[in-house]
Amino acid sequence: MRFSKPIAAAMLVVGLSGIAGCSEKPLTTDQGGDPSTASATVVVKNMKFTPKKVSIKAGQSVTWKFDDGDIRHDVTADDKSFASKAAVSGHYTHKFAKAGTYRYNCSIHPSMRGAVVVKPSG
Ligand SMILES: [Cu+2]
Repeated sequence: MRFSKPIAAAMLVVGLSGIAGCSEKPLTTDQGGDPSTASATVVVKNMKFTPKKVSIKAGQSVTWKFDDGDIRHDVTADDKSFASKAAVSGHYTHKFAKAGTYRYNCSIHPSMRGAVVVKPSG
């Protein structure tokens, strides 16, 4: 049993690094776009989108900021024309090229709803 202690210690180290190695990918996702140029920002917090409705012009973009503790949310267009990944932090930016009203929800919590009103540019 004299030699078992170092082996056990080595196994412990391997075991711990193994656990660290298989940790999930962080849910922080900066999903493209430049939030500093977004024309509107929607905060995803307290199980809702705030403000619920934003207005922009065609060609402008909206950034959603995920900030609801451990609760994962996403941004999914009702017509699936755009969708973010689920995230607990970070941001998602989407550019709207065409005028129209885009309703969206969180696919994880479908009662969370919002809308982007895109007016014609110029
Ligand atoms: Cu959600």
